[in-house]
Amino acid sequence: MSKERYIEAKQRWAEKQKARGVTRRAVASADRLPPGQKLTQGFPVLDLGVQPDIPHSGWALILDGLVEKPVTLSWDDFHGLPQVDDVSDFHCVTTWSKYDCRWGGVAFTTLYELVQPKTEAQFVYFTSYDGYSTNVPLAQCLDDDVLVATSFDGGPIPREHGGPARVIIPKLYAWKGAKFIKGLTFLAEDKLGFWEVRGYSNTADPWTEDRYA
Ligand SMILES: Nc1nc2c(c(=O)[nH]1)N[C@H]1C(S)=C(S)[C@@H](COP(=O)(O)O)O[C@H]1N2
Ligand SMILES: [Mo]
Repeated sequence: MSKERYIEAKQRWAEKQKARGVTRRAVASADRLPPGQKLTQGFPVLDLGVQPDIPHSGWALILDGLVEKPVTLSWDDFHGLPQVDDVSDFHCVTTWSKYDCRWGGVAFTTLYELVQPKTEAQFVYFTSYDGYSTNVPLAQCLDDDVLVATSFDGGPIPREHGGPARVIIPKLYAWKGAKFIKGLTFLAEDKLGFWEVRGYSNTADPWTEDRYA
C-alpha cells in the first residue's frame, strides 16, 4: 500500500471515529487505575493451560468473513505491512493492572484497510492457536490503540504472553485480546467467544467494572 493511500485511509478512520464519538485513550492521571483493580509490577500469565509453540514458518494470520479481500498473511507478509508502536495499560478482570506496556505490530486499521470489510460487517470474532476465541464490535476494534502485536518492550512477545502474535485492545478487559492469534473473522451478527459463553461480560469495560454478565 502506498504511503499516501495509507494516510488517506487513516484520515477516513479518524473522521469515522470522530463521527462515532470515539476519543483517544486518556493520558496518565490520578484516575488511571480502573475501579477494583490493583497495580502490579510483574506480568502474570493467564491461559487455558496450553502455550502453543508456533514457529514463524508455521504461523499464518487468516482474515476472512464479510470482507471484499480475504487474505492469509505469512509472517513475512505481516511484517511487510506498516508497523506501529503503542504504549498502553493492561487490565485483567482478575483485578490486576499493568501500566505502560509497549506493544509493536500492525494496527487493526491497517488490516481493516487491507481486507475491506463489507458494510454488513459489524463484529470481529478472534480465534487462536490454543483454541481460545473472543469477540469485539468492529467499531471498538477501529480505535487507534488496537493492534495485532508481535513485539513487547522491544523484543519478541514471550510465548507465555501469546507470541508469536497477540491482539491488544487496551480499553477493554484483557480477555478481549486474544493471545496466539490465528484468525480474525468479520461478522454481521455477534458471536460469543470462549469466556463470553462462560459468563464473562460481553462489553468488558474496566471503567464501569463490567466484569461478568
Ligand atoms: N489465546 C488466548 N488468549 C488469551 C487468553 C487465553 O487463555 N488464550 N487469556 C486471556 C486473559 S483472561 C487475559 S487476562 C490475557 C492475559 O495475558 P497475559 O497472559 O499476557 O497476561 O490474555 C487473554 N487472551
Ligand atoms: Mo483475564
